Amino acid sequence: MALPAQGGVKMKITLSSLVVLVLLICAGCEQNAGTDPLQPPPVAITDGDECHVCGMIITRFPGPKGEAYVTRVEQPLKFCSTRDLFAWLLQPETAAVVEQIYVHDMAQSDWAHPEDTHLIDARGAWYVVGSERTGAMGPTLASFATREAAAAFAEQHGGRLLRFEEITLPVLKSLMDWPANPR
Ligand code: ZN
Ligand code: CU1
Repeated sequence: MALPAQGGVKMKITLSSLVVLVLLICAGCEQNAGTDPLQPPPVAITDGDECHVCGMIITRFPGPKGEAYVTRVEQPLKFCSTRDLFAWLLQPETAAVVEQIYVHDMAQSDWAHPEDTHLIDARGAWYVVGSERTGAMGPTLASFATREAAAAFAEQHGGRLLRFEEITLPVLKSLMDWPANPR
């Protein structure tokens, strides 16, 4: 009977070490959320930068912009609008190469001249789709860091709240058809 007891103690130690290890790893994740030194940071969109999708000079137009890093390319691709960013993101070949993605936090940025430094992780952002406010390519997706800010914007300008994963090709298509087919 002594042996199984010893085995039990051993198992307990191993399990608690595992729990400690997992906790340590999670604490590390928490600390690095948003400011992961391994992730390339957002860069300013400057005069002359062209949209990767439509070629427009990005700073000449209002509304939230985006940028995305792809594998083995030092500088991010830049987009005139969240609409064009998602048009690119939702192409089947993009998933294999896309890394970090950033969009403007419109709670901090001026709609007419989005402030370049207020770029947030696109995957964690909240989006308002179908509002009255337009961006570089017309109807667009207003991006926000918090649900509260997105809800306040939708209250004022209309539209519905979506998370990153909920923005699909049909959602984007409904935007592009607007206002021909308003919801
Ligand atoms: Zn564009
Ligand atoms: Cu454009």
